[in-house]
Amino acid sequence: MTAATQPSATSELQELLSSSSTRVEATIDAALSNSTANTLIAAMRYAALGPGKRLRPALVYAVASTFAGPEILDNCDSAAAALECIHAYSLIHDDLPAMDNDDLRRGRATCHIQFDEASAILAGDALQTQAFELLLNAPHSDQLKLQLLSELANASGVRGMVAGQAMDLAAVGKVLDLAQLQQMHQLKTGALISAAARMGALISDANSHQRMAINEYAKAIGLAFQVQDDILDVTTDTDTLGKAQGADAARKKPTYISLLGFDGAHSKAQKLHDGASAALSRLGGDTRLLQALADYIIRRNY
Ligand code: GRG
Repeated sequence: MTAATQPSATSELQELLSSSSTRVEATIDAALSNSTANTLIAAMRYAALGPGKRLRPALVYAVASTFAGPEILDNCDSAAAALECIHAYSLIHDDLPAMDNDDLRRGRATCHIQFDEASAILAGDALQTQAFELLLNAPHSDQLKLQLLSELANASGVRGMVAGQAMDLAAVGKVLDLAQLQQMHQLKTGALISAAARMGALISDANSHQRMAINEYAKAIGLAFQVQDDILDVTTDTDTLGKAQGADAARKKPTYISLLGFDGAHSKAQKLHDGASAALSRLGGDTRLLQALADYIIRRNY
């Protein structure tokens, strides 16, 4: 039994997910309430404050508190909210007719259905710049701000998530090999998840040994998250998922299931999870929360 399967780790994880949501929603709410209420703000709030898991913020808080204790949490709010704004923007744009053309996300109408296409595009654009504004206004030294801005920009743009999304769109109807599929997901989903962990490590002033182990941990859970996403797309119903079941297959997208089969995808997720645990064991100290997060990523059902 890993430490995380013990009841105390499970309740710590639940507490982390819940307090991350509360903190990040309060930060985004404050950032988006200071302007004249209009359709743009309403669409941004709809997407960024909708019912998501807040996994990326949770990772920032978990990594930082692992290294610096609970008193560091206040220092993480801007980075956590910035990551959630980038994530929300990516989901809005991913759902647009020109991309995946989805009308259901998080159990509700997607942003362009709830509002209109132009408002959704602009809400995504503005959430992206809002993320950088949050970091610019964060209560950190200029040096730390630059490091955090650089992490976020690298992970989000042409060397990260957007590059992965372009590969994803180009891959529709094609056969990718495992290395190509992995590269696409490392960019599309993994880069932002890794950035969350790396930003938590920067805020808590982790040393280079700790940062290396966290990078390895984050890379493994980022990919495990995507493998589990592919599994859930096949195994979980639309109501539980909050988005259309079977969407990947319907769009002829290559997935870990299409490449490795169901059992192969499961064992891939397990291997990645074990790699994350191995990285944590090199860290020493109390890593139960990070372990619990890795467990959650491959056990989640939505
Ligand atoms: C449009 C530039 C651009 C990028 C889009 C992240 C992404 C790239 C697309 C999302 C498509 C998708 C469903 C990818 C699978 C993994 C993933 C990111 C799932 C959604 O993340 P969760 O499960 O979402 O953390 P919640 O709703 O919980 O916040």
